[in-house]
Amino acid sequence: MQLWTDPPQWLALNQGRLLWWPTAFAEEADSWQQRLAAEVPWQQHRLTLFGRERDEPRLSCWMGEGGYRYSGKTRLPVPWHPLVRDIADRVGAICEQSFNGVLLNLYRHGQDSMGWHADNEAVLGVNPMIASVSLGASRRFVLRHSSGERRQLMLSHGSLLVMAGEMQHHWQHALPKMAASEGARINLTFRLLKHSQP
Ligand SMILES: O=C(O)CCC(=O)C(=O)O
Repeated sequence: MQLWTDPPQWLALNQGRLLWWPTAFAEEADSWQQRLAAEVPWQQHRLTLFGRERDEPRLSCWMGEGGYRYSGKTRLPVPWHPLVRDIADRVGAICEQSFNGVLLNLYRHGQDSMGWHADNEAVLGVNPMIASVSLGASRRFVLRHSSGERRQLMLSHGSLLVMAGEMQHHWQHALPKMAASEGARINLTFRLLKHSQP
């Protein structure tokens, strides 16, 4: 099923809505990818899985105006990089909403990934809008509804995906592993925190 139109429009899903715009930042994508790969202070965080600590299968950086608590850990913010602030403003203009924080993820190769989750922290408010910009290698993004319904998209270089409405209550999303030979990908997921966290 084709999920996008030109110009892009919001698409209604079962209990949620999506904006999918594959060419949103096609012209800027190469230079954004190069600068962010080199200039973002990427960090290796740890997670606890089945009682054992291990490295998260990606590098990441939380940037913005306040700390962000998720998965039981608080991330202290790195100050806005000027380019990321510009991207936040561009994405905000499309979404007609401002964003005060962004989680940047660097998937170094196809074996880096993100597991099933919903972006449903209380600090994001009831029906948060989560706007995701992708740079670099195309990666499969999968969605599953609590009823079992599934959707998937290939998140390509320069694309914008926005999740909104009730999505974070009823759907989870993940970025599964692919072949190790896949190239690097940077993802920026912009969020609006309703109040600051310590
Ligand atoms: O890399 C992606 O596209 C997924 C990122 C994500 O799910 C998140 O940051 O919550």
